[in-house]
Amino acid sequence: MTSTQQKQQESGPAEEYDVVVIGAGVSGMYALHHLRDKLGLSVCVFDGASDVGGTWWYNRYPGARVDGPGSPFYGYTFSEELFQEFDWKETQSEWSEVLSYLNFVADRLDLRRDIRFNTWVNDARYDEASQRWTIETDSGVRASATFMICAGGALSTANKPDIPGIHDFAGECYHTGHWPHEPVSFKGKRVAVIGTGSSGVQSIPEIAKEAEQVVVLQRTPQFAFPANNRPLTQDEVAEARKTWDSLKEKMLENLSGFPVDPNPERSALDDSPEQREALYEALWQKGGFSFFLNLYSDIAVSEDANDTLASFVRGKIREIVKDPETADKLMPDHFVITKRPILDDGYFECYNRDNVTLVDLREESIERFTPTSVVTAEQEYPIDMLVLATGFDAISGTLLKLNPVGRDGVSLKDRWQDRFHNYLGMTIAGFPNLFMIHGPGSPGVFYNMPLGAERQLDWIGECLEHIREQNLGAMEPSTESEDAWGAEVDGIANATLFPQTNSWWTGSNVPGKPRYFTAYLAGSLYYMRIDGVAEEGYAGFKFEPAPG
Ligand code: N01
Repeated sequence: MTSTQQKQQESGPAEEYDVVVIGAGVSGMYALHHLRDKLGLSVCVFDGASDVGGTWWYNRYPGARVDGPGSPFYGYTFSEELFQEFDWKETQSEWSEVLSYLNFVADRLDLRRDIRFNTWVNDARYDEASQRWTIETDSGVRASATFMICAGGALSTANKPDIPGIHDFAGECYHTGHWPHEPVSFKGKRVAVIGTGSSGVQSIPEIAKEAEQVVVLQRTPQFAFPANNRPLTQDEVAEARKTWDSLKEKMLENLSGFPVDPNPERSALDDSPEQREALYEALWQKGGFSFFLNLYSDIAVSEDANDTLASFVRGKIREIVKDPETADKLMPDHFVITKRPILDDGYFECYNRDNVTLVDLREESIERFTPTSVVTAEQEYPIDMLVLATGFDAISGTLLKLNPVGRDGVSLKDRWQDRFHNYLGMTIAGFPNLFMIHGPGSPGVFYNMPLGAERQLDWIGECLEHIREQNLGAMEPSTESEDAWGAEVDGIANATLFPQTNSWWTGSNVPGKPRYFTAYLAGSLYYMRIDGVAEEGYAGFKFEPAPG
C-alpha cells in the first residue's frame, strides 16, 4: 500500500479535481479563471489567508506600494474589460489599491466559489499508480487532483533573523511581509527596523513620521531611486484605455513585459561624462521604474559602465543626506541594480530627521536582544517595537516549506539540496504533473509579474490540453533536460554582473541556501523558448499513458 493510500484509509476519501492550485494571489487567481472558465477543468484553489491577494494580502506595512512600473500596467492583460473598468488612481499604487483591484477581479470572475480560504496546505504527495497528487490541509480537507499548480508566490515565506534573545524581546514585533491587519501605531514609540531592502526603504520614512525614535539597523547600504509617485491624470488613463490593443502588443514584445519602446543598444561608455550625467539626471527627475527601462544597455554587464551609474547615485545620496558620517554609512558598494532596484519616497531624506539614527551593522553588529532593547557591539538601544524588514526565503522557499513528495517517495528537500533543479522554470524531474509559477529557472521578478504568470499559465493550459487530447496521464522532465536548462540559466546570468552580488536573487540572504542566480535573465525570450519546446512536441519531457 502506498503512503497516499494509507493516508486515505486513515482520513476518508479526498475531494477530486482535475487541478489543485496552491495560492490565491495574482497567479493562482488567473490559474483558476483560465483553467476553469476557459478550459472547463474542475479546479480548487487553497490559500491560508482569508481572502484573495497573496502578497498584497500580507504586505500591508506603511509605505507598501507597487515598486515596479506601476499602474495601470500592474494588472491582468487577458481581459480588456477588466482593464477598462478598474480605476487606477496612482502611478505607484498603494497595497490597498492593488488589493481592491484583485477583489474586483475575484468578484467579476466569480472566483471565490472555488477557493478554500483559511486553509493551509501542509502536505502534498504524488501517487504513481493513480498518477494523482493528494494534498492534506490544516482544516482537515483533503483533495486529490491530476495536476498541482504551485502558485504560493516568489516572495511569501518570511526570512526572520536568528539573533540571540530575539524571541525574548517583549515589545511589539512585526515582519513587513506579514503585517497585522489591525492598525499599528508608532506614536511615541522607539522603533528599531532591521533591513534596508525595498520593504525597509518604503516603510522607514513612514514610520519616522510618527515614531518618537527610529533606529535603522543596516547590514548592506542600498541604491534607491525616486519613485515620484503621483496621481494618474484623467488623460493618461483615457489614453491607456483608448490604445489598449497596441499597449498590450508592446508589453508582449518588450523584454521586461512593459509598454515601453526597446532601448537602442548603447554603451554608457560611448557617451561623454556630461551626456551620461544629463541622462541620469533626467531619469532621476522623472523617477519611477522608467529609470531602469531607459538606461544604457551595458549597466548590468560592464563594471565600468556600472560604475558610472553607481557614482551618480552615490553623489545623489551625498547631496541629500546632510550629515557626512551618516552619508558615508549609506554608500552602497555593490554593482548598482544587481540587488533588486528600489524605488523610494523620501528614504535618504529621512536621515536628516532628528528622530532617525542609522546603525551600520558592518561596524557594530547586533549581539543580542533583551526584552526591552537591542544590543550592538557598540551600545544598547532601548526600543518599544521591532520591525523586521528582512525579506523572504524567496523563489524556492515557499515550495520547499510545503516539501511535496514525488515519485519513489523522494521529497523536494532531498531533490533540491544542492540546487533548485527544474526544467523551463516550471517543472521538476520526479514530480510529475507539478507546475511552478514564478519558480527558480523562470524570469520571475525580471518580468512584469502578472503578465508573466498569465503567460506561464497559458503555456501550462495548452500542455494540459495536450495531455488530455493524447490520453496521457503524467508528464515530467528528464534530469538531462533539467541539467541543460540549468546550464542555460547559468550561462545567461554569468554573462552579467548579477551573480557577483549577494542578494535574495542569489539566495545568499538565507543561511544554508544554495547560492546561485536562479532567474532566467532573458525576459520575454523565455516565453519564446518555452513556446518552442511545446511546438517541438514538448521536447525534454517524458509522458506516461493514462492509467487503464
Ligand atoms: O527584502 P530584501 P524586502 N541581519 O531581501 C536585511 C519585493 N518587494 O522585503 O542586503 C541584518 O530585499 C538585508 O540585508 P542584506 C521586491 O522585489 C516588492 O525588502 O541581505 N539584516 C536587507 O537589507 C524586493 O526586492 C514590494 O545584507 C538582515 C533586508 O534585510 C523583494 O520584495 C515591496 C538580516 C531584506 O531586504 C524583497 O524586499 C517590498 C539579518 N540577519 C518588496 N537578514 C512591492 O512591490 C536580512 N537582512 C510592494
